[in-house]
Amino acid sequence: MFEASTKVANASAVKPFEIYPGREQLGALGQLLKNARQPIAIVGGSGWSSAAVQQLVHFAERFALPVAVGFRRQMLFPANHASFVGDLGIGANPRLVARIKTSDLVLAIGTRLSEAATQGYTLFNIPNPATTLVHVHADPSELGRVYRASLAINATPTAFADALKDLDPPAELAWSRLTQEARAEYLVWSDPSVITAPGNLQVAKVMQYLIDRLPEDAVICNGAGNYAIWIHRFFRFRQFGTQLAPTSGSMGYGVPAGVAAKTLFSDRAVVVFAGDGCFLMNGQEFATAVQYKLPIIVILIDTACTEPFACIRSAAIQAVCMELI
Ligand SMILES: Cc1ncc(C[n+]2csc(CCOP(=O)(O)OP(=O)(O)O)c2C)c(N)n1
Repeated sequence: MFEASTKVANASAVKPFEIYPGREQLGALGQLLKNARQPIAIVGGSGWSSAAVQQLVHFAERFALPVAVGFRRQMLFPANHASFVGDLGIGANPRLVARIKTSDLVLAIGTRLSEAATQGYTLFNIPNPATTLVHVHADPSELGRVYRASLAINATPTAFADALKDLDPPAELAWSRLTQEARAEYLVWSDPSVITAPGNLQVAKVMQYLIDRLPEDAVICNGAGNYAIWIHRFFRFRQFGTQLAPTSGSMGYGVPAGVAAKTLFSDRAVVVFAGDGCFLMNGQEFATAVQYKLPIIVILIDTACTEPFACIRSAAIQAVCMELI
């Protein structure tokens, strides 16, 4: 069977389909928002698009809604927007976590609300959250699986984001001051000058350096490891399609992700972060980058190293990049 050949017609491509929320469900969501005092949205999962993120941004603006993102889903809301209040998962802002715990309405869009996005299942009571939970997901089997949502909506993120335009905000947005507070807390948390790490190299400041110089559409890739927390906390993802990172938490993801990104988007800057452990797992893909002349930039962070500047040991890699560029 392995060696036998046959002739078959090409199968037609699978077209993504949309699942729109029902009118009644949208009406119920509108009512819940009307009665809310301290709502917050959490966005995550896959199946988003640039247009859907724009629609979500527009919705958040009209409702002055604070928006948090799930683990490594930071490209789902622009970090420089007044509604963005931070990310969940490893190294989340404790103040954001506390805010979600005391919110009276959580609008979870596209996220499964699995272990990482719920801080190890500590955000909400199981199975009945104390807060009013609206859970929107494309897979009906995710709805009610762990949490009994007050309102469960089976919809794809793109269709749901589109449908949000039909909701009108209440005349008074009782929570807008809280949104500003949550935003201020995010800005303090993500300010590289608020912490000093051991050693001379401040990786938080490296993030600031990159934010200041990289174009907004630069693709940032990483694998799993403590070094990734610097990206989560200090990098500002500003556009959809700029983050390639393993939501499953698997190591070694960054370099091959970077090679793939640069293959598809040769005109965009691609920066890969890897720990020394991560890089060893799939560093051989660097040979692919060289073979196909894909000038990715790899920043290798060895967290065990305390020598000044020796933490980034990518001199050889940088030399190859320079040659390619
Ligand atoms: C494929 C895989 N194997 C093992 C792990 C468990 N794990 C998570 S982080 C980590 C160490 C990562 O080391 P490094 O890349 O050097 O980053 P650091 O934590 O030192 O910053 C390990 C072994 C994993 N997440 N994925």
